Parts: sequence; structure tokens; C-alpha cells
Amino acid sequence: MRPLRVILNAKSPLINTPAWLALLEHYKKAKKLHMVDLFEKDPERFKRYSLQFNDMLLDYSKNRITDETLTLLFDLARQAKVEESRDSMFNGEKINNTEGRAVLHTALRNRSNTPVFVDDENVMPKINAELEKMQIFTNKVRSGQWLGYAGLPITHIVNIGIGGSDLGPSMVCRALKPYAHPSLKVSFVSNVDATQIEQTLSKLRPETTLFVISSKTFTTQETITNANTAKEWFLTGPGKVTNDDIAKHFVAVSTNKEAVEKFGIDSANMFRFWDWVGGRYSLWSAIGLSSILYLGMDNFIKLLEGAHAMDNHFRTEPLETNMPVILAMLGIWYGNFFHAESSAVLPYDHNLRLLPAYLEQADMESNGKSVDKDGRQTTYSTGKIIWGAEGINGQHAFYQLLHQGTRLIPTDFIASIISHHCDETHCNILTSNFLAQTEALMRGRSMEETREQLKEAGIELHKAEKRLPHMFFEGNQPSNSIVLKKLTPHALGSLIAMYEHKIFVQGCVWNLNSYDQWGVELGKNLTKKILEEIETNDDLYEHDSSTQGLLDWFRKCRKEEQNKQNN
Ligand code: G6Q
Repeated sequence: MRPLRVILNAKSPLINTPAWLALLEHYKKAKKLHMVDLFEKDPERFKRYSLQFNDMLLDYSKNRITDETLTLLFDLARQAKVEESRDSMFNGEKINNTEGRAVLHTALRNRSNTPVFVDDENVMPKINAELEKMQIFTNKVRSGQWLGYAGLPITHIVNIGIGGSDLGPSMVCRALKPYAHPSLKVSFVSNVDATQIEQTLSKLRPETTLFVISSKTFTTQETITNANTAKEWFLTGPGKVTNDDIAKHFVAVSTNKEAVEKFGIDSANMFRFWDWVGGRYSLWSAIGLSSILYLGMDNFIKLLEGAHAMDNHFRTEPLETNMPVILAMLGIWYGNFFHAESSAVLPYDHNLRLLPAYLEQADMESNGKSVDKDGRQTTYSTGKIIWGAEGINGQHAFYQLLHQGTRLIPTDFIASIISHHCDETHCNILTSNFLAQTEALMRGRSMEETREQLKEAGIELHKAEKRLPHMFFEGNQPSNSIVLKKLTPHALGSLIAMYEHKIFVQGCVWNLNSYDQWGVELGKNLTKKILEEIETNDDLYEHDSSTQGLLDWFRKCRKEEQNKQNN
């Protein structure tokens, strides 16, 4: 754990609580167990440690756990009042205590429409009204009724946003591409590096392009810069457009009406959401507009329904059979007792390739904190490093470290059985790889097995003995398998909601506010100062020698380049 430079007098008491101490004691025995033995001893292990939720199967039997481990982990969850905190969240209490906000992404997908109150106001009517407004608008665009300035229908949607206003909708659009409108394309621009917007715009025609400017605050530097570049491209393009034409080609998703109007977008073309929707939990809100345009409202509703079904599961299922709770507590087992530093998300479905990046934000921005909810220093590790990539590609790249490296890296393997591109040969190969990897990580390969294989391969004894230690696999590497029948909008909704609640449960156990993100502030403030120094070409603030040296180098190179161009 990284020590804090300012030592807070108050320390979080978690590590001295009964449930924690009991787990510490249990860990001494449990760390010596090998999963191969656990499977051998218990032929029912898969049956006992797997759960089905609709068309989703969670197999958590390949974990370094026994019944006792699970009992103690659930004791810890109960001690942390996970159930009570869960109810507080669903009931609209202001659990984001540092910002004084409710946390109600669950209300956005509350398909039962039961009232949810924030400050005595039932928020369901305004959620439903916004959904209806989006439905009307997106139907017009998708049916070709919404015409651009040249009288042509829209063929290309460009979402301009960053962080929570980009990662969710782009992941959803990518994952559900098989459901997309046949003649609509969607692009996402997030980076302020002009390369991205220029490359995107170079393929577009202004008369058939619709820009969705997605920003909760509508003050985000990267988004507003890109939006201004897009507006300028539109206004100075080949068509004789005027400011009035902006209304046909620019819409906004935001909580900040004033800033949207100032930018030049008519508030009639603004879709709203509210401060009780955190950025990284906002794909269910109007931030989903580009997904709705691309996939259609019917599919978006199915996505919401899938998430709502998982919300109900999370709310009502006992901790022992509750998928998000199980995943969360397993994560705590490895992170806090085995001291695993990271955890990998490995999708075996090409359309889920953006999921790892999405979960990196969801998890690390939520639980990457070292001060607890009550302002006390945590004396335990919190959010793990989340990383990952498409599993099948990873097998030919970084899996070496998973199999034979020195670190324990728990993994989530995510697969779907029925592909949208059902070529049996491809499907069978993909599935066998997924199954083989979780098996290999779990069982490893003993010295005896390895020796036997070398012998069978006809390797001479003295060579075989040298190679043996390199070919031995310890195994005992934990994995969860999350298997969807098919990657449908409903299944995706459930999958994302499952991870959101997993993050919530871990935040409860670590006593964190998972819904603020003060850690992103400092860099933003320093950026403003350095930008001022770059623009004025003046040293206005004091920096360390590294930052100053880099700034000087930047100025020097840029000047040389400008001189070259001027000559
Ligand atoms: C998410 C964060 C962050 C945010 C972006 C974009 O929880 O708050 O990723 O989504 O910084 O912010 P805007 O939507 O306000 O532009």
C-alpha cells in the first residue's frame, strides 16, 4: 500500500474488525490449498459454486475458496452493512456524501416504474419524459424524417464526449453492433489530440452528419474544444450553411442548459440528465443518445430491462447467491488477503473488446481511493488495477505472465455461446480456447506430467531435465467464467449492472464513497496553468525541474518547427 504523505490521525478500523480478523486467520490455511485438490475432493464443486441468472452463467468454482472462505466473506459483507447500504442507494439517499448527491443510475432503468424519491420528488416522471423525448427524436433520425440542411437524411452520428460520456456509449454500440441500423454509422471522438477529430471528419459529409455533444457539465475542455472544431468544420464546409442550420446537425446531452445554449445549440435539441447520475454510470441516461440513434429505442429499452433484472437480483437475492456480491467478495479475498494487485477482464467475444476499458474506468475511478467515507486513512488496499483485452489475442501475448509469472492475477473470462456470426468452426475453436485457458490456469502442469510429456516427445533425458523447470506450471490461478447465451441488449444490460454492483459492494466493504472522483481535479487545474504558459510563451508559475525542462523542450521543438515552416 502506498503511504499517505499527510498522515491522517484517524485510521479506518476495518482491519481490526472480527470478520476481517477471522479471514486473516483463515487465509493462513487457505493459501496452501491447491484448486486441483479441491476439485478432486469434491466432484460437485462446479454445481455448488456456480449460479445461473436468466441466460447468464457464473462459474466461480475455479477460485481458491472453500465453504468456510465464503462464509467468512459473507460475514464481512454483513459486517460492512452491504444490504443496508444497497437499500439506501436504491432509495435515493445521498450516499455520495462528499458531493451531497443521491446515486440513482438504477432509477434510469427502473422499468417497473415504482416511484423513486430524491428530495421528496419522484424522479420517475422526468426520467420517462426524457426517454419519450429521445424516442421521438431518434425515430425521426432513424426513419430518415429528420433532414439535414441540404434536405438529406442523417447517415453518420458523431458522439463527442470523454470519460463517462464516451466509454459507456461507445462500448455499448460496439457490443451491440449486430443490432445497429443498417444505414447509420457511429463514431466517437474523445481525445483532444486533433488527430482523432480530423481523421473522423475527413470521412464525413456535413449535410448527412449529426453531432451529439455529450457532456454532463458542458465545461469539459476536451469535449468543448472538439465540439467547437466540429462546429467550425460544419460552418465553413462546402455547403452554404448558416448558424440556423446548426439545429439540424448538433444536439446536446447535458445537465447544463445555460452552457448548451451558449454553445449555440437550441435547448429544444438538448437531452437532459441529473446530478444524481455519475458520469461513469451514465450510459443508461440521455448519455445513451448515440446508442439509441445507432441501435434503436427498442434495443435500448431491452438494455435497460436487462440492467433492471440484475438490479432486482442484487436487491432481493441473499448474499450467498447474489452474483455481484460473490464477485465483489472474491475480489476482496484476493486483493486484501492474497495481496493481488490487479485483476484482468478477458472477453472471448470480439464485440466485447471495449469492455475492459469501460470497466477500468467504472472500477478504478470508483474505488481508487485511500481515504474512507468518514475522512479516515485506509490501512488496507482498496481498488485493484483492472486491465484486460480480448482473451484470444491475449493468449498470444500477455497470458505467459498469467500462467508462469510471479503475481497472482485473478481473471474474469467472459464468453457468449451463440455468436452473431455463427460459423461453427470459428465458434468451436474460440470456445475451446476459452475453456482450455481457465482449466490450464487452474490445474497447471506438475513436474511429473511435464517430465512424462518430454519423454513422450523423445527429448533426451539430460535436455529434458534442464527444460523441466521452465515447462512446469504451478496453476492455482483463480478465474471466474461468465458465460452469456448470446450477447443481446438484455444480456449486456445485466452484465454491466452486475459489474456496477460488484464495485458498489467492494466500496461498501472498504467504506469508500465510490461515487466521487476528486483525484481527477489536480491534473485539470495544473493543465489550465500550463496552457496559459504555452499560450503566452511566458513562465508564469513555478514548476519542478522535470516539468519545466519538458515545457522548455516542447517550446524549443515547436519553435524550430515553426521557423522551418516559415523559411
Ligand atoms: C465519471 C467522471 C468523468 C466524466 C468526464 C466527462 O464518472 O466524472 O469520466 O464523465 O470527465 O465529463 P462531462 O460529461 O462533464 O464532460
